[in-house]
This record gives sequence, C-alpha cells and structure tokens, in this order.
Amino acid sequence: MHSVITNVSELVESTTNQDLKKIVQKILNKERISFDDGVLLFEHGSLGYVGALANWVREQKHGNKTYFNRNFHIEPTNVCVFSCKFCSYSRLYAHKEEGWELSIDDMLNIVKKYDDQPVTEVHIVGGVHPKMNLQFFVELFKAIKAHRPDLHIKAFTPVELDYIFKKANVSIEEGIKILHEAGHDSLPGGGAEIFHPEIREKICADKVNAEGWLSIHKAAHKLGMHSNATILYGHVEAYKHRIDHMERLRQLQDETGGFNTFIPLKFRNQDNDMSNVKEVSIIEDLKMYAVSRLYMDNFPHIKAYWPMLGRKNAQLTLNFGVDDLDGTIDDTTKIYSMAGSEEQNPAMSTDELVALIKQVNRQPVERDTLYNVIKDYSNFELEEVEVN
Ligand code: V47
Ligand code: SF4
Repeated sequence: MHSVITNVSELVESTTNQDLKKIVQKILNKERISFDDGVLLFEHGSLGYVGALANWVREQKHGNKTYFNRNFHIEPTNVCVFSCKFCSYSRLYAHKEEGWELSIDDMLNIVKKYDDQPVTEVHIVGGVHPKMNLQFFVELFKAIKAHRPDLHIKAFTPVELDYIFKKANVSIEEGIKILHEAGHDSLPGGGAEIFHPEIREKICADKVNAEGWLSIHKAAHKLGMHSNATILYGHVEAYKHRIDHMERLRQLQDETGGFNTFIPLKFRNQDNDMSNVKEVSIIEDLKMYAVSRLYMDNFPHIKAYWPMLGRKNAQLTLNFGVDDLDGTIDDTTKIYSMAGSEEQNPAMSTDELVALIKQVNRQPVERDTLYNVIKDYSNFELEEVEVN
C-alpha cells in the first residue's frame, strides 16, 4: 500500500484556507461534500491537493485494485436523426449514404468472430437510425443470446431508447421490460453530456433531456439492471454545471443504487461543429477525475476510458481517483478516433493492459460488467510485455 494516508493528514495541518480545510475534514470523516464544496475544490484546490485526497478515497474503497474487462463494441449505425454539436461521428439521416447500417446478420457475425475468445461483454451503441426500431433490437438481442447466452449485453443510451420507445408507442417501463426480457442486461453511460439546460441547449438541444435520461436509468434500475453514467466535460460548461450534473446522478444513486461506474469523458474537438472550442489540458483532466471521486461518494467506481486518453495518461489517472480502465481487445469503436482521441486504433491485449497497470504499481483485476472478479493478475510477470 502507498503511504498516502499520512500525506493526507499532513495536508489538513498545512491547509490555511479554512473552507478547504473543512472539506478535507469532511472527506477524511467520510462525510458527503456539498454542491458548494465541489465548486470550491475545482476553483481553489490545486491538482496535487485534490489528487492526494482522491487517491486516499480510491485506496480506502479499492486499495490498489484496478479493474478492467474483456469486451468488444458493435456500432449498429452512425446515421443519426440528432445533431449534437460535439459529435464527429454521426451522419445526418438526410446524408445516410455517407454512413453505415448493419443488419442483424452483420452484427451476429461480429459476435461470432469472438467465439473462441474469453470476452464477457458486448457494448452496443451508435447513432439513432429511424428504421432501427424496438422490434429490430428485440430480434438482435434474442439472436445474440441464442448464440452466446453468457455474453453480457450492455447496450443503448437513453438517447436511443427514448426515441425507439416513443416510436413504438410504449412507456419507458414497458419498453425497458420488453428489451430486458429479450436479453438486454445493462445500460452504458452515454448520452448524458451535461444535464444543465443552459448548456444542453447549446450542445445537444434536440435529444433527450436530463429528466428523460435519468428516468430511463431509474426504470432500468427498478428492474434490477445496472448502468453507468458519463459526463462530457471541458467545452462550454462552467464548474457549477459539472457539479450540477454529478449532483443529479448522486441523488438518483441514493434512490436506486443501480449505477456501477462514473466515466468523465473529455471533449475532443476534431471534425465537429465545436472545433473552435479549445480542448482542456491534462491537468484539468486529472482534476476532473479527482473531483469526481470526491463528489460521487455513492458511486463504487470511477472509470478512465483509455482509448480516449492514451495509455500514459490512463496510467496517470490511477493516482487521481480512478480504479477502472474499461478494456478492449480489438479495434471496434470509431466514436473517439473520429473525434481526435489519442488512440487511433484502440486495441490492447489483456497482457498489455495488465502490464500497463502493473508498471504503476497497481493490482490488475479482470472483472465482468457487474464487477465480479474473474481473475486477479497480481502474480503476472511484467517482463513479458512492454508498455508503449
Ligand atoms: O455520450 C461523443 C461522447 C459518449 C465526443 O458505459 C465525445 O462503459 C468526447 O458513453 N469528444 C458515448 N466525447 C460513449 C460512452 C461510453 C464510452 C465508454 C464506456 C462507456 C460505458 C460509455 O461519447 C457520448 C458523448 O458524451 N462523445 N463525441 C467528442 N467529440
Ligand atoms: Fe447522434 Fe449520439 Fe452523435 Fe448526438 S452524440 S449526433 S445522438 S450519434
């Protein structure tokens, strides 16, 4: 174990800002911090300061354990009826010839490519195509489960679900139940962006709003399904909007307990309608992870999505509150490479991911979607693989 706990106590003694001192004391007493505390940490906490605190919380919750899973992505289409300004990936339905659309057979063939591999999860998410309706996805889920019943299906954001439920004329509760019975296991965290209407209006005015997003996750949780939540940060929002976003999620989590992971996603500005907005620095990224760990006290995990950050930055996040690096074994997602992420071909073998985690003295643990431990890699020999 690192000796961070002593450092954190020293931190309290040396803090002269009385407001900050009160926040540190709350954190060390495992008390919840308030909205204003969260904003103050962003505005007045230095990176080293919030980082040391977040690392303390991370180690209290998980020790050195750093989770990853073996998954692959299917993106049914990049044709989308919506027009989020930050999106580099979608093609409007009016220009659908520039995009792709996969049939159920195409998607089943992707699943079959992994027949001999020990993957545990398929992550399905894409644009909102008007012809891919509720019945289409019921058939898709049934086909996947008939072929590989043990594969966990993590699929669709409330953006897609809100659209297909309205089109099918079913309530949220009915729609989620129909999909769940067909094999839908859990929801990924996308589509959340920034909940506050002042910002949502500016960056993604036409898709599901905060209340809609939260109601769909709530309905899924009520059926016993788990889910994740994201935030898209580092564009035109202020710190108070980030905290407002986290506050709404924290409240729902108090009610349902259905969220597993919070995933901060850094806005990338390549080839989209917000290319004029500058990207934030790595300092700001690490601060975002740290404040997330401190604010989201009822979220078990904080995840850094390594294909977006790059490998070295992903290693850094492990000292700033992050305990999960997602994980992938193949180049199957285009959403980030098209927006200008560090990794143009996001593929990393399990051995490479394990080596990456071990190199920074953390303990790699392979998990399934629900964080059941599949394998602890503590005794893996680091010499076998190099981290580039
Ligand atoms: O909601 C789109 C983001 C999200 C850009 O739950 C962008 O395990 C940055 O939610 N710059 C979808 N981000 C992806 C997502 C996700 C990813 C990995 C794991 C999980 C999980 C969920 O991607 C969208 C949006 O916030 N995004 N464009 C962009 N230019
Ligand atoms: Fe469509 Fe999603 Fe892109 Fe928005 S972020 S335009 S909903 S694919």
